[in-house]
Amino acid sequence: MERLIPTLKKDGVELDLILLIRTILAATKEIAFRVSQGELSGVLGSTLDENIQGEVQKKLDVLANQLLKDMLSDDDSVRSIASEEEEFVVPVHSTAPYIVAFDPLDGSSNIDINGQIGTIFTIYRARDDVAANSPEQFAQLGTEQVCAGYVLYGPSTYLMMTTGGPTRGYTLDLTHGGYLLTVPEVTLSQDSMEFSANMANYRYWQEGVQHYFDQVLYSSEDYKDVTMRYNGAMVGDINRILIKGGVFHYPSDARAGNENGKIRLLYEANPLAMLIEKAGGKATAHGKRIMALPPTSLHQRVPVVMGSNNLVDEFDKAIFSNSNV
Ligand code: AFP
Repeated sequence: MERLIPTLKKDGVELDLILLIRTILAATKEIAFRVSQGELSGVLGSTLDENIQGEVQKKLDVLANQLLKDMLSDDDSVRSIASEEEEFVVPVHSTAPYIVAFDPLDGSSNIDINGQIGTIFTIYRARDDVAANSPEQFAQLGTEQVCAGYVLYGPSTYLMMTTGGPTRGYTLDLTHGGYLLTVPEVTLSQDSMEFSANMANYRYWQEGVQHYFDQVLYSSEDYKDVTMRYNGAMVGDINRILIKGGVFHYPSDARAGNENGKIRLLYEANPLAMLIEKAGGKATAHGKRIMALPPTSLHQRVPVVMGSNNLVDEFDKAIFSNSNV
């Protein structure tokens, strides 16, 4: 099996970008180790602080954020950092070529139950027309991402990544400590009838979305093979969808703060959308391509539907032919 760096070289990825990816992955290996130690690592449970989203931070969230921040700050190719756990952009090296955004620990409600969690990351070229500490650095379309990926800390540690070519899957080989290419080209199945959504939010959804799910759940003819899986960590759901097909939904809803959904555009929706698209799928927000949405703020949220083309199209068609959304 091929190692990561030779694969990236063959893909024609620039050396400084390869080295930056290596830095991010070095941090993920450290996080993977702490995760695998579970309660023995002393990092389970909550801190008393809240992050910018108003969510209580888990100790592992804070640790993963600090590890990534420290290692990226030591990398000369990083101009700016944005993180789910940082209110503002962190300026690093003022003339460096790249900016990096990440969700250090996605799915933090799974931390204490030994469930799937992950790190999502994205890399863009730095902008020379704005300062390193400006949120404008990150106000770039998702189509400008030069690398997007996640590391899933599951039974094995699994890296899904694209540098603009195919989405590729790598497994962390604990015997030598490197990521090995295990799925050279991920291709999204278009045959699955599996969806992923927090159905407990049904009562808060707009009428059009409720109506669509009524069809999915009760129209026995059209959806006789439908099934549902929901992880509580989008990174786990998207990993399953990339491997088996299906669709992930997190619509906007009536709860305060969720008017535009829950998922963050910069460090969740855009990188996962790029992985899905490069595997042959689709990712939309209110019927529009996620990667073409102009960002309005650093921690912006977007409603999300992503996965197999037929299921995304079907949802968008059902919703946008309905005037209640
Ligand atoms: P956390 O990382 O704050 O736990 O949020 C995870 C997440 O953004 C995404 O990964 C999940 O799919 C989604 O939230 C789960 O949200 P609900 O608990 O509202 O279903």
